[in-house]
Amino acid sequence: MRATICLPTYNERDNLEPMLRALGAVLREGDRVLVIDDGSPDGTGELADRLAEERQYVDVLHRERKEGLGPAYLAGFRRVLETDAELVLEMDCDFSHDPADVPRLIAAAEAGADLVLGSRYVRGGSIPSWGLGRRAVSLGGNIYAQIFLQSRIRDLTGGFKCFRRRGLETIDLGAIDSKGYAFQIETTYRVLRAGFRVVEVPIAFTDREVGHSKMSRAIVLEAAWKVPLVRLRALTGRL
Ligand SMILES: Nc1nc2c(ncn2[C@@H]2O[C@H](COP(=O)(O)OP(=O)(O)OP(=O)(O)O)[C@@H](O)[C@H]2O)c(=O)[nH]1
Ligand SMILES: [Mg+2]
Repeated sequence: MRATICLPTYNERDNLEPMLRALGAVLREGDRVLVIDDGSPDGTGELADRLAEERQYVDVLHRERKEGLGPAYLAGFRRVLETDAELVLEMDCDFSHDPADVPRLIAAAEAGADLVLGSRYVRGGSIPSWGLGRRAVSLGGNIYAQIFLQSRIRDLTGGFKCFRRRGLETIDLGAIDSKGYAFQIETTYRVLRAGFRVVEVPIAFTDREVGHSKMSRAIVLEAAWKVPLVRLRALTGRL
């Protein structure tokens, strides 16, 4: 199955080239990477164009403004669904997600899962570098979402995922307006509700060493109010 990795970037100048090189080492014939850059002021977009010329498996989607991860991914998904790719992956460009784990996610999709989640909260998963505070926020957020959505998925907020095309084609991408963690929760929940098979594979999540996090209070707050709203929409048949 051909796979395309969607790689959103905002000011990832120093991470992009090592990331594309590392992905090039694990991708198979026909697999591709789509860099989705939101007009990064640090020149990541121009660098991506240059690297795409050097590396045949790389494409670039330029968007004018930073609107958050959700809209960037949606634009990427739409672009990939126009190609013959069967698998559509999501992954951060800051090495929090290990490129060496990509083949395991792909293998789980090829073995029958419609959505594979790289999961920090199943047996074998870990976040070695996080302190107590960050752990509590993440774990608390996941338990909150699990309870509201009545879901047994352990890692609903992670952003290392592999969709089979049919999952993305079935859910209503146009109805998704979440931007941050809520986007990850909502896409997974929609795929689950549509009756598809979701599988978690353990990953070790490491903190970025280069560049700056775009995590914000607003992103956490969005997830807090969006989760009940998503559940309400599901209960009233509007999801
Ligand atoms: N295109 C695009 N990419 C973004 C945007 N916000 C974040 N990204 C990228 O999305 C990935 C994840 O962003 P991070 O800044 O690492 O945020 P995070 O992973 O939620 O937070 P940390 O755990 O603190 O790293 C990185 O590759 C970012 O460059 C955005 O608005 N547009
Ligand atoms: Mg990150």
